[in-house]
Amino acid sequence: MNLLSIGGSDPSSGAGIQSDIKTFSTLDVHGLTIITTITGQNTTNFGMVEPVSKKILQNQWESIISDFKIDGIKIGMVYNSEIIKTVYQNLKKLNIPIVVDPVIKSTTGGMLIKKSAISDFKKFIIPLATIITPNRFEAEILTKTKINSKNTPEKIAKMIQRMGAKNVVITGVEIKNKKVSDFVLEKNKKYYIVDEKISKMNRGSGCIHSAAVLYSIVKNKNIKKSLEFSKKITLNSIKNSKKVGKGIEITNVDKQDKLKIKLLNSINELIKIKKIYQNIPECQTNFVYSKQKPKSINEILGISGRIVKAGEKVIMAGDLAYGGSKHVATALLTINKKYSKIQSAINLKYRKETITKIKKLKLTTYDYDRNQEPKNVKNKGSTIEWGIKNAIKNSKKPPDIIYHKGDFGKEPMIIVFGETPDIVIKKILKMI
Ligand code: PXL
Repeated sequence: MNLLSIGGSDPSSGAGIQSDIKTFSTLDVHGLTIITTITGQNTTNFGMVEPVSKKILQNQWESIISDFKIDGIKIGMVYNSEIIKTVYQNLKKLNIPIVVDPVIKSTTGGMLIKKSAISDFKKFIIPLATIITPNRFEAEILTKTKINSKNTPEKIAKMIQRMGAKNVVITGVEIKNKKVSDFVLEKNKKYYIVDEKISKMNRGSGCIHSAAVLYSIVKNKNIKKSLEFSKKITLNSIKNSKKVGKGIEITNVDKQDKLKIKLLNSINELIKIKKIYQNIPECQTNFVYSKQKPKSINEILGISGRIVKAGEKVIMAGDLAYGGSKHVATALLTINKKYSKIQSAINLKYRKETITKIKKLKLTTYDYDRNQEPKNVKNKGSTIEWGIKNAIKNSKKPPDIIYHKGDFGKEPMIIVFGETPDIVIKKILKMI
């Protein structure tokens, strides 16, 4: 996936283009950039602003568009009317998701748009928005209206929608009882997204939010799900902010989130595989991804529910959680002790045709016989650990697959292993 960020350069990498590259990279997508303005700033001061010329702005666009398929665009800092109009001319005929982050002022007090350009921003940029993500302050400036009990968030969001944005989210519109709420207005739907309030001064959370919104809208097309995902990522990035300079802390997408994002991406891939429901066993499926060298299943990410069949559809029931899987996580833990590079696994239905295909593909396959399980193992309930140990006892290579044919009352099973969830998916695509 290629995502383009159009915005300003922040040399301290707290916000703007540099922050978006960091976010896209953590989300595992390729980030393209068009710099509209160069700023001089750090974590304490906002210095100069120098918009780029129309010529180099246009040349950046042509360089990108002639080479890449662009899956989505985020518009951040567009400083003056010339930049606004040039961006509009290039984007007006595109039919891809565009997230507009209407940045007006930096946390350190610098103006990110000329006052005289705000009316052109409304006229040209807002109508490009699949979704616009103002915070409370920005929503008030754009509508020239204070949010209060008479001018409700809904009224203000409707005013912004009338300017041409398809969907509107006003972030941080209400803070009370240690909760922060975002108000969302879709075409025919309105709702709040509520999550915990983290009281910590930071830079960059708005940029992370809008970059994550773009990513998730391109990925799953659903506005509400995308906003919930982005809010979580943003909150975690605030919790994970670091004092890298002398002033305000800079937000960072959390590394733990990186495991979650990768696993979630692969679960989405899995769900989309044609006829995958035929490979979900009666006891359902779990898909796990481990930290390096896990000491216990509590360091292995799994699904707290499972991946379940619903007719011919497959859905994820529950959330990702460390310790969320027992069975598949124990299998992975056992493998990882011998082959530490293997950090992901999934269980699938045992099907004869799958085994035939696996053998033809020359995947490294081991099996074990549950009939041979010693009684004390059966009683202790540590059968999977015994089985996996048994299967790899004399192995020289890490397994792609381990299977067993079941036992009385026990369902046969295939487990696919790999270094990462996307490698596991690649193996599944070959073998089913
Ligand atoms: O956070 C908004 C933002 C966007 N773009 C640039 C910025 C800032 C805030 O400082 O500097 C370039």
